Amino acid sequence: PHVIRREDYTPPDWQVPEIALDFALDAAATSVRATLNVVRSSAHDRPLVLDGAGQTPLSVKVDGVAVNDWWLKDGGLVIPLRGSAHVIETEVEIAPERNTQLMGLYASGGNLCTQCEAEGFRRITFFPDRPDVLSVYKVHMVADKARYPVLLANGDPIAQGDLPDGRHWADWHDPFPKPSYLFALVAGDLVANRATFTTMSGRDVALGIWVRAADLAKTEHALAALQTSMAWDERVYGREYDLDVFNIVAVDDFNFGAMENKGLNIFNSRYILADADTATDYDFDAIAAVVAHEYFHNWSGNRITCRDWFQLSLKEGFTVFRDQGFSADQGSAAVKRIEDVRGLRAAQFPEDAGPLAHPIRPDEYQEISNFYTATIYNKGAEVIRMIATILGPQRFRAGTDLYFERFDGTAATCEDFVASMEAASGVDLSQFRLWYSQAGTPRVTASVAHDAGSGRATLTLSQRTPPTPGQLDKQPMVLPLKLKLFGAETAQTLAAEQLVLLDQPSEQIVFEGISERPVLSINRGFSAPVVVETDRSAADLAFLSAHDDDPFARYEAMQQLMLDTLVESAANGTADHRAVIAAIAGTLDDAALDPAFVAEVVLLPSDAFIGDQMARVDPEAIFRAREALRRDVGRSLDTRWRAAYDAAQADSFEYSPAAKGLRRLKTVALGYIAASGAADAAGLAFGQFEAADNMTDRQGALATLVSGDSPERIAALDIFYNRYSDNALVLDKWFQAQALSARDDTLEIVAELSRHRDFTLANPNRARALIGAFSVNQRAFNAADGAGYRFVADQLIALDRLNPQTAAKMIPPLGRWRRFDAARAALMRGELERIVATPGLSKDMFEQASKSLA
Ligand code: DPP
Ligand code: ZN
Repeated sequence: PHVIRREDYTPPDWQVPEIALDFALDAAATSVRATLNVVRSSAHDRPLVLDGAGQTPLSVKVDGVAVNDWWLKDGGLVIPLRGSAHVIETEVEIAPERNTQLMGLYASGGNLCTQCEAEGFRRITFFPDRPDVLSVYKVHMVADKARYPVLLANGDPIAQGDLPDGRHWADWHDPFPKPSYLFALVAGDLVANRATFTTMSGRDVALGIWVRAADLAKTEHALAALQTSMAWDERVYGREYDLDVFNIVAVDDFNFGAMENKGLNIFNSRYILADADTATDYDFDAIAAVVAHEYFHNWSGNRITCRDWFQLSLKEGFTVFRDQGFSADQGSAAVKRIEDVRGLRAAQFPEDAGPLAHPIRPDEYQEISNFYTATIYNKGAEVIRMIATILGPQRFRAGTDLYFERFDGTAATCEDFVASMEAASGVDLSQFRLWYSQAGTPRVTASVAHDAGSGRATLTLSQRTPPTPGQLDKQPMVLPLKLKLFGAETAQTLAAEQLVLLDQPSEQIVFEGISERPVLSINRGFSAPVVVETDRSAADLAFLSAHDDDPFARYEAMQQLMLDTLVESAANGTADHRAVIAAIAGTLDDAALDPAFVAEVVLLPSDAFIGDQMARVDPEAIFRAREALRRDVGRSLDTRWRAAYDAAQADSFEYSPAAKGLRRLKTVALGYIAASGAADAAGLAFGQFEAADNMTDRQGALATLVSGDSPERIAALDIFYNRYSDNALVLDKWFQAQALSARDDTLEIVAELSRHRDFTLANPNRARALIGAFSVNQRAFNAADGAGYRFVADQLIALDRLNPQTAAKMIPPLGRWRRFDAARAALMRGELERIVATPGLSKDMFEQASKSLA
């Protein structure tokens, strides 16, 4: 395999300050003529090499003259040139409707659209398709006017007109030099929900969210989120929008969630379309977060882009950090932090502990598409958050201001960002830089010794980062740990919150005047993305779950209490549930708490997260332990769950933080009532399902029913299917709910669903809803006979022939074989080996599967 290494970076041989693109758009055959002004970057004699993939040029001209002195190499076009500046013209023909990879120019729902990040532009035309070549783009599009009445591209619209043959044309111009991965065009039958945003300097920006006419009513939430995020970025980061238009287009077939193309974001429709009937609260929140994320990229990504793809976290980690801050400001910051940490632990911690572990700034890759990972995005965001914590808000803002000022208009590196932070703050981040180069999740141990006589408490902290592939020895990292001591008897603060920067393998901190036994609250707010091991007893954890004044620490104490109980139960077949039950009761009884927060705190950790705590994952034992605890909590607190359920009823749907919190608690309570085995549970769930005036309640009820065996389960699935059979995004929920079911026959149901007439691997959302969801259903996927592994491998091999990028993203569950018993490990390895041996396998799949075997 061809490995690309960060240390091999060299600046581009040729720059392309300007490009003009001329498209004759047609789904079957689109002609693309490109005119590139190329400039030799230095005194070298190397030819011009333009990346390409799959095309052969129909013509090549140099300075207006057709030439034959060119050749193709690795799909790219090589042209020897004599001078220091030339005009290159090429013409190719491409077939959007045959593009199943959804990279480059493709057809979706009868419209044409593009996706170029990371290396899709080379599938449209020959070009130096790397992020450090920045060009000003002029785009001319011609298309059939009836089929494609709307023609959009980056930047500002310049002119448009009709042709005598039923076609029409449009010209767009983007004045901001940009890399090719930010190029976009859309041709389609679309309508816009429009608004105007007035920027901080008083400029009017025309906003448009473009969708099929039937979906127009579902764009209000996204449009409002766009306006809110534009104002937020001005207020919080001082960033103003820079073009006269900002368009977003929603398409159904999309590999990513969305794409930040300059002035023309293209979105997976699941992150745009919402109304109460079809979208859950989770969907509403995700839409606002992704709209904000892509908008924020206009500065952190577009105005300042990446020098090379090893720097991907420069834009993604920072932009996730920015969107997390935005979302935290829209509702409960505490709940948002809990959700983000839960997501990090579900996706990133396993990645960091497995065969695909990589630093947030990787050193090598075979296929860059495989590096759009939870590590680059979510751990990357945590690294920025730690810098913000260490610097404090004023110095952090000074650092981002300096970064934007220094590197505007350039392709920058992670190092540029860190150096800006140092320069603006005076804080030395030398050792902190290890976060960019070392993979793996650091583990911290903390214990407090108290001497009552002297009133002295000694906190001993130590850290260790486990080995990861290619990195056996790790240096100690800088870990910003917020901590505090409470009195076990009085619940008073014994030592106020302080930020400790643990940068040694081990350190002691002494507290004087500690008059009673202290209870340690550590990693408050999840100030460092680490695993903390303490010797705190169940009683201390219960105490913190009731008294800690940091909401995250309070949640964390409850999680740890639950985990300790569940791990013991999974290992021994039984455990004492009383401490967990009492702590949940105390939380439910605390009237001062926000229901949204309560709902998060009383949820048991997932099967997968329990497994992550164990030396060997035993999926059946974990499932039994968790079900037993759920049943016990459900039964013991039946009255409280019913009271919480009844208190959470609302007259009509409202999308507000308070109403969302009540809906969340309602469905969590319903889940416990069902887990208790109560005779009326299915009826209660079905009643919620039928009476619901919103998708959150309906899906919550459905999710409860699909794990059971009641007649209401079949009825609800049928009603849901019939009601939404023409809504792809809601049908995804129908597939997904069944793939996540706790039933014993889930694999049979999922295999049957894979032959359903509404199932297709061609649509990434649908493939992820069934195959992706099933493969994270720990018990069903890890069935002892290996049938789950075989089913997923079959599906991924089939998907790889259509869409390698989406297929390869679903390899990691098979790569977790080291965490399981020898029999399961052998079965998983067998499937990975079968994948690697598949003729015609993509390099995306090859890299993921072969690294997973190593
Ligand atoms: N479109 C993806 C994102 O915004 C990749 N840049 O994260
Ligand atoms: Zn992004």
